[in-house]
Amino acid sequence: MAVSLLSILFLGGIPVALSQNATVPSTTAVSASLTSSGSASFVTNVDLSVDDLWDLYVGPVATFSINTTVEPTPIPSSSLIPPPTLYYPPFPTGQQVPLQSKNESWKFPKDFWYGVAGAAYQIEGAVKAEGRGPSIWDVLTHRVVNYVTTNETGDIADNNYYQYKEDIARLAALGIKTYSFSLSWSRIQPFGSGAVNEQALKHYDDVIDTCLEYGVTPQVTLYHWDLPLVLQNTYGGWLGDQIADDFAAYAEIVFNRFASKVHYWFTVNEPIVFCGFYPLPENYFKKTSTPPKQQPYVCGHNVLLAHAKAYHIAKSVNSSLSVSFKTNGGYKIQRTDSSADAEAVQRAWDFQEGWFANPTFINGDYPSTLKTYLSTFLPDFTEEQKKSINGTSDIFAHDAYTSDFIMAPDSGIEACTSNSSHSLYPQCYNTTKLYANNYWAIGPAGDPGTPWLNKATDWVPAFLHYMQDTWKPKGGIAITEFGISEPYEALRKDLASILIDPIRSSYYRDYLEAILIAMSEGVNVVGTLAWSIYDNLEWSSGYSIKFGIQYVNMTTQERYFKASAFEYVNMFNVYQEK
Ligand code: GBH
Repeated sequence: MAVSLLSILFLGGIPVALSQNATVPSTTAVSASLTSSGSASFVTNVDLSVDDLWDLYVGPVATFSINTTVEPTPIPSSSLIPPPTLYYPPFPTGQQVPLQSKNESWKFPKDFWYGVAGAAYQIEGAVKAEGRGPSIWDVLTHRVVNYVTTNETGDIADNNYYQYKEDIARLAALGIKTYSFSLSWSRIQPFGSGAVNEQALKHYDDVIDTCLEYGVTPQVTLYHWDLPLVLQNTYGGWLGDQIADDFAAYAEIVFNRFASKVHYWFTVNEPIVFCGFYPLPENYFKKTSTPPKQQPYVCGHNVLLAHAKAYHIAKSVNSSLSVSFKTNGGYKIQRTDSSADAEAVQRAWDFQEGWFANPTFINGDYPSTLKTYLSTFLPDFTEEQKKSINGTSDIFAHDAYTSDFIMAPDSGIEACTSNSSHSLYPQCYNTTKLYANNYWAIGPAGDPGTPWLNKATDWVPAFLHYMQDTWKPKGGIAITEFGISEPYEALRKDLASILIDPIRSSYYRDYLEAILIAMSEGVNVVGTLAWSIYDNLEWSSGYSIKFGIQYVNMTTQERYFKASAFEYVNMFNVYQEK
């Protein structure tokens, strides 16, 4: 016993005492390896309660003064007055009332859904409340030095776990009709598998019921990156085959509980990103023997299998549910008309959208360029697996923030694909935000902390056409996240200057106009979700990067609408059929 505990303490970094007061469904056996060199010659199992897990792997967490569910505070009517306009709209002759100009050939149909999105670890806070078990993100934020550049955590975040009633009431007051949020897997299953925490299910019951009470349609994502820690430390999380069954079991609990109240479901959020977290930082999690470059793709393989299982479970619970995975990427613009750049563009589609969209929408299998690489270390999907994966996304749910110019590597594509130590291997394409003149950027930049993100709304219609023509989603396309980090927003110190966010406002206006253009040309777009409901924990950037259409005072947890919130809603007031 003493030996195994010591090894766990090593993994966690800081020596802490074991807590005996388990308040949770049961304990779990966690294996720990004695050696740090990777050879697990000494392995043991110890029974740990949820509190033990926190003490050993995470340590103390911060809490906020509001720590029970609160009724919504009344929304001041002054905060619902639209901001002064950013543009100089036309005035009808002889009048002082600005004219809301409108293109009469555009419209959002009546059933088009628009809303906002958030994710559990980024907004909930209350990380130890009511039996939640730790996730890998509790370890990444608390223990891994400099993983979060600001050394901040999600311990309190937006305190949404206790203030969700107010959050939902505010959306309703603004006229927002859809709220998309994710569930914390380790609240529902503190160990990731086995024991189910009824308090967590009750909590989400009430979040959903509150939405319905306010006329806001809830949409639910099962997994937005906060993997239960125990699954990572037992079998390597998404690197282990067992994850598919554990994810399916979790999905079944959730569907059985909530399917009668929630129609739109997303299984996983952006596997390109969370598979890209692998390899996780060394010494904080169970070691794995999978070579680092292969890890994201082993993860991706298991994601497809897990997603497919969850999809079929959902359909067996209620065949009319809309179930999809959420992926990310962006429009890929061929930088020059060279054939090498054309090939690079195809590789970029294959290694991003195609990685998950080809298997689920086209044929149950990877794009050929990707497969050439994967078949060197992954088993091919069996015919049965292909059959179960194909057709498992009802809509193309895409988080489409921006676009990139794509070009071949300087060395050429062949020199990269044939050399596994090439810096761009295995993708073997290059990207830039600069036009081929090397002078102008693709569009206005977001915050310097998000160099991947410029406003590039000109390319949205082409992108939507490409998605529809390539993957032909039966249920249409939804932009399930879009938004921009207002430049230098964290440096603004007075509330009034924070609340007017012109880059973000113009981003939403132009993006929605671009969608209207594509729709008028025949693309079936069914919904949009602005990212994000409010400023939140921007993962490894902490709270220094803001994506919210609401500002949150992190000291008081008061919320304020920004100008972009009005711009977003106004586009639907103007263009949606009544
Ligand atoms: C979304 O991903 C996430 O779903 C959401 O949780 C997050 O808050 C939001 O973005 C805003 O960032 O640093 O050059 O390696 C969007 C897709 C993919 C964009 C990973 C940033 C990292 C690029 N993200 N990418 S880089």
